[in-house]
Amino acid sequence: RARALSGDTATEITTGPIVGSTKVYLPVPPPGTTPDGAAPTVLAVPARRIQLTNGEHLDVYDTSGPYTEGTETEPARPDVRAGLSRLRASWRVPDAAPTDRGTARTQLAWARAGVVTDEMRFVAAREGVDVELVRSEVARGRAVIPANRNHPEQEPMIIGKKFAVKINANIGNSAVTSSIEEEVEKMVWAARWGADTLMDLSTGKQIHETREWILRNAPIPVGTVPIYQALEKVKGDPAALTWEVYRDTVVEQAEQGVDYMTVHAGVLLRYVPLTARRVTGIVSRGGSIMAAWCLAHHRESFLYEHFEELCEILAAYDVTFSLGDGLRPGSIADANDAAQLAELRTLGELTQVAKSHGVQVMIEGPGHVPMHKIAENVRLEEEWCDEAPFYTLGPLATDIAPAYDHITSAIGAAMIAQAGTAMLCYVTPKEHLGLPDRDDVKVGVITYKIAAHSADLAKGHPRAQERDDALSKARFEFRWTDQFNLALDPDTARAFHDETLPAEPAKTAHFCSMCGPKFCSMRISADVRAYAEEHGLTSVEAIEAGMAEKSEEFVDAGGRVYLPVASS
Ligand code: IRN
Ligand code: FE2
Repeated sequence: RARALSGDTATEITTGPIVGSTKVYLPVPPPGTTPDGAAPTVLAVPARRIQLTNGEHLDVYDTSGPYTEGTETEPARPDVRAGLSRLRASWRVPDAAPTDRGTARTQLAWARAGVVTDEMRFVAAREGVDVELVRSEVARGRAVIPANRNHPEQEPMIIGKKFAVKINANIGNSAVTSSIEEEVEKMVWAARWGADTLMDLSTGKQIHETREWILRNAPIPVGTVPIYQALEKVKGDPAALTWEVYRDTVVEQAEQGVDYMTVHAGVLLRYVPLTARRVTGIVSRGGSIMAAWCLAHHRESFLYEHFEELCEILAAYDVTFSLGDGLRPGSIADANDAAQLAELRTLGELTQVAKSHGVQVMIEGPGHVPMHKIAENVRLEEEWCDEAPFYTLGPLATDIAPAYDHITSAIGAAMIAQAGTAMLCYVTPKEHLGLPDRDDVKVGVITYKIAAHSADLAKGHPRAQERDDALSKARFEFRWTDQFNLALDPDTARAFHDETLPAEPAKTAHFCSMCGPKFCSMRISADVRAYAEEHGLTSVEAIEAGMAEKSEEFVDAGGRVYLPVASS
């Protein structure tokens, strides 16, 4: 495989550590034995070490790849032309394991055969869980490790309800704007702020080349929607699509190393009329392309009819299916309607087929759903799709706030994640309005980290609260720098603080400009504690004693509420 990428790299790639942090690699304990008795692969998982001013540190899950190595003055300088080093190239590839249809070399087939792969060891250490939990969740199809064998550059991760909730960032040029270099930078940028996976939704020119650049430089799994490129190949006319064009596109992308693919195979001919009376019809790009094809030929979807062949291709590379929600609701009015649920049932049927071939599966979900209809989506998905990991787009909890749809959707995303969704597809402030730029990507990622982490807390994920506790302590102790550095977005937190109190002493001051020194509840409460310690009291007693003292002071001062203005 040729490694040198052609093209211009005019755009600067963002490198160097996030402020206050250093990149570390933590050793993974080797297993006692390996299947063939050979020496186990030496593994180390990436983490971000946040250094605190009190001498402590906190290691957090890190998706940013080698780009955040180095120091602020001497940042890492990866050569994007050469691509990242091929981390997984030396990992062991176990023998093919049995499936219902033969054998396969996939994480699912291995997990079912009881084989623990290096990828499983890696993700278990990364999540801080037992490797047996990873293997058993993958085996029952409740978790996936999207890792195409042709994408050795990626650091494996796991998507499943028993693990930390993950977030996906979408990037992609359209015919209208953006260049290859910008797309690579967007990928690096999204990973820097915490995107667990990335989908390249490029359409328009140079699709193959753009994807090659992204894949060779991506430390995170990359997904695509192959029907987009297939449509380019037939010059944008859905009726001209054929199974052959589509199949060749899937092979082309699987060869490149795409880790998971959105396939809208649940959009059946007979479901299309169910969308006729919807407020917003079919809003999925892939869904509308397939619906147009079905209607034009008055035939069943070629994705559905050739699904078994598709499984064979994906199994050969261990590409994970992301069964697309081509009939997802695009408005509050259409949520949980007949079209959406009919498709979901079909996705359940296809899940069984894929798994019988040893292919890993996740299920895509809505869209736009009001809060009271969210839990039902998870319940039905788990029931009908055999608990395959649910991967949802938001959902937006209301339609009335274009320009703020990262927020309308994060409300739904937090709820659906708490209910059991394994991965959230981010939404940026530009949703419904335009192509997101770099700033939008960051806002989208941070917003979704908030939703995902809130759900982790609510679900009692073992490591989630560590960071909240560390940040709360820093806040209470007025360690401002630590509070900034523990934040999801240290730069913005610091900038907001410095807007009003830029001076260095303010970084240790026992107040900020919101309440000022006299009204800071944290300071007053710290004073109460100090008083208690000094006088050997509990906090309640201290408050009472302090009150009595204050009351005496008040009486001594004359007992007047309004004191005469002191004259000079
Ligand atoms: C996620 C859940 N439901 C949809 N998605 C994402 O939307 C999917 O992963 C892909 O990134 C994009 C596909 O959009 P269309 O083609 O369904 O509109
Ligand atoms: Fe929408």
